[in-house]
Amino acid sequence: MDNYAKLWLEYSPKGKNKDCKLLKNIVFGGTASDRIIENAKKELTLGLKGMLDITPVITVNFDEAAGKKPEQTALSSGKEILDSEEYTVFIKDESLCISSKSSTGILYGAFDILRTVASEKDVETVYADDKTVRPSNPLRMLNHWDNMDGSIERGYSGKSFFYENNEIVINERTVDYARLIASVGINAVVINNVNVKQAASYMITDRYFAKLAELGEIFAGYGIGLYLSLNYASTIEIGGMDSADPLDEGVKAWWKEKMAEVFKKIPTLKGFLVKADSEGRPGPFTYGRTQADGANMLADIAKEHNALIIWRCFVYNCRQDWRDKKTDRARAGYDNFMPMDGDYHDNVILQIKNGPMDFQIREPISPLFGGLKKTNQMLEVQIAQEYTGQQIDLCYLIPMFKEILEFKTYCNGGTKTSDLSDKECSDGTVTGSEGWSDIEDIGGNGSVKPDSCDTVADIISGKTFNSRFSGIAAVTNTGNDFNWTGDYLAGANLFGFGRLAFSTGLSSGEIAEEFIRMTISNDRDVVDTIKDILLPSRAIYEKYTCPLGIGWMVKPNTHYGCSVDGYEYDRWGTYHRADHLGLGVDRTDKGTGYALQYNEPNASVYNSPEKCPDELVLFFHHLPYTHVLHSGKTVIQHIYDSHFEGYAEAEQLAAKWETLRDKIDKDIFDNVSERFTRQLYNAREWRDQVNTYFHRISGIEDEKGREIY
Ligand code: GCV
Repeated sequence: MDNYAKLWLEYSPKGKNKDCKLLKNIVFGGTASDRIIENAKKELTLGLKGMLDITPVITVNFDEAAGKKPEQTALSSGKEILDSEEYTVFIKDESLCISSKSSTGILYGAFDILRTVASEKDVETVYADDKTVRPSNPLRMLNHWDNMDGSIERGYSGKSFFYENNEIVINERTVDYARLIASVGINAVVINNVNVKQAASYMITDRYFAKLAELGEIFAGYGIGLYLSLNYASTIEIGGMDSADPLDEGVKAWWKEKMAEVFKKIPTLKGFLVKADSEGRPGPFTYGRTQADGANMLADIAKEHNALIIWRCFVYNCRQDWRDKKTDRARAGYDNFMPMDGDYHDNVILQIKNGPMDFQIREPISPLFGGLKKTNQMLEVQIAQEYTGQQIDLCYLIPMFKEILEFKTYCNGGTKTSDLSDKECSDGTVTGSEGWSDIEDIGGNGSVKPDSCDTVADIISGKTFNSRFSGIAAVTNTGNDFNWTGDYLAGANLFGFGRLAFSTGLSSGEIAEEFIRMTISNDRDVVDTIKDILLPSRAIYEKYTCPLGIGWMVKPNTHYGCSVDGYEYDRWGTYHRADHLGLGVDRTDKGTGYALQYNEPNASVYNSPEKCPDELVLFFHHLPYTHVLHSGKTVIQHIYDSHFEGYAEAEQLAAKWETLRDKIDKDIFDNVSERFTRQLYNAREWRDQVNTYFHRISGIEDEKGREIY
């Protein structure tokens, strides 16, 4: 037995397509042959042999080129990446053909075919009409928070498979990891924690160059760009200087020399991710400089090497006095980054967490999306389930990511349609803007199309503002556990993130079904049962944890398990402000003013307790327990009901899983069963602690008279 699971690349025997002649002759057309093409051939050969006992003849036919173009370069714009990674699978003369302008596109086409076969769909039907797929987002990235000692910050599935004892480990698993993530369309990976400390600071030195170069080559063979997290204060920590001031000529000179060395030694390196001025990490603020000063200094030098600087917007005061009700952590991202919109150089991308706080089960969307109009942007989500069950409690996150991507920012409010060029937006309308300068014309006389091409999906795909670079990143949930993600079903988040990043139009159900079919079983009952388990799991987790968008209430440090006041008197800016009359944070114009950071009409909706959606009402408002929600329930009754329901529904998930006992692989069954046992314990604690806390503090009885302690 292998010492780790192959997940959706298991390629076990399948019943359908056994006699499909098309799979015996496969033609790659449209690009030069290289190692990616070789890997695509290898993958198809392995997969079709394993699943159907077919050994395909694979021909590389340059004459089939639909528009032969060279591979993209490191600094190809987002649009160039999308053009090159698009692929078509079609049938011609008894052969199945894949065409693309890049070999990466061919590889994606190969994985498309393998997905079709693994899910037991009929190949002839699926490709009867040409199937063309264009990725939704240029950069589709995973961020590892792996440390060089082998630990993983917020890791819930074992240790790092990249590092051991401060050394980089490269083995067969490294290659299989590249295959797994390329198969779902990931094209960029940051391999070290954003908190760059100790040995990791030396990644940009001789000590690690050889291994990093080797790793970069493996990734490149699967169309994946290698990125490193950078210690902003490297000049001090490894350069022996006394400053990291971005405007200091000595600092610039050091970086110039350092980057020349790094890019020479690691030729596949595509850029750096930087966490600066955040949670104790150094940054330009120390020198009275802006975030733009810091990012641009590095970017100007990186540009000489065709590389990107991805700069995180997770900058806030983590030393807040809990008594201080004026300071609002939710405001910090916007306050720190909006004033410099337009100042960031064109190879800088700002990476923005989906919410203004920190990956809670429910948050509003960061107002930087729709605020920033002249800056390259990426969305950061977290599939490591730090606050969403830690890969013990089930939480299929794709429905949440879809909500985030579909959020309307109204950033085009006032853009003249006369300025719009032809672009297909997420809502199906055709719109767009020729360039950033058009946006400055807002308020003109042209006919106004206020709600088009303005979702988060539109922005990060690059369409809304014609951004040069953009995309989506997930803090990954992988480790060296046998099944990579601790809970087998958490694999649906890894698989699903990649699929959603590549094809944002897919539904949560379609993605879940693909995952189940490819990883667990094609049996209709099994597929339906697991879909019924995955799809409501996020809503269930939300019900038994933090009510109505307030967030936190977790045990400090570990972030798993209920502790209603765990962060209430701490320095992190994460408060629920409950007293005997009510709870919630006043973020309206009468409170911290955060609600006003949104474009209209979102600002007015969030600013009003009557209009604000129930699920976010305590994020924006401090309300009495007797306040009546849109649902018709009072806040306190909602708390009681959702917690009783959440636990009961978690029990139902576990019961449904139990029906699969003899229908699926025993290891998978046992692994998930064990997780459900732990989830039920956790959910019961949450239910009873939250209900008891608010019953005691409010003195209001549950109208259904259930047991509260
Ligand atoms: C990598 C949260 C997490 C930290 C993490 C940080 C970040 O605060 O708890 O572990 O640090 O986010 O995103 O940088």
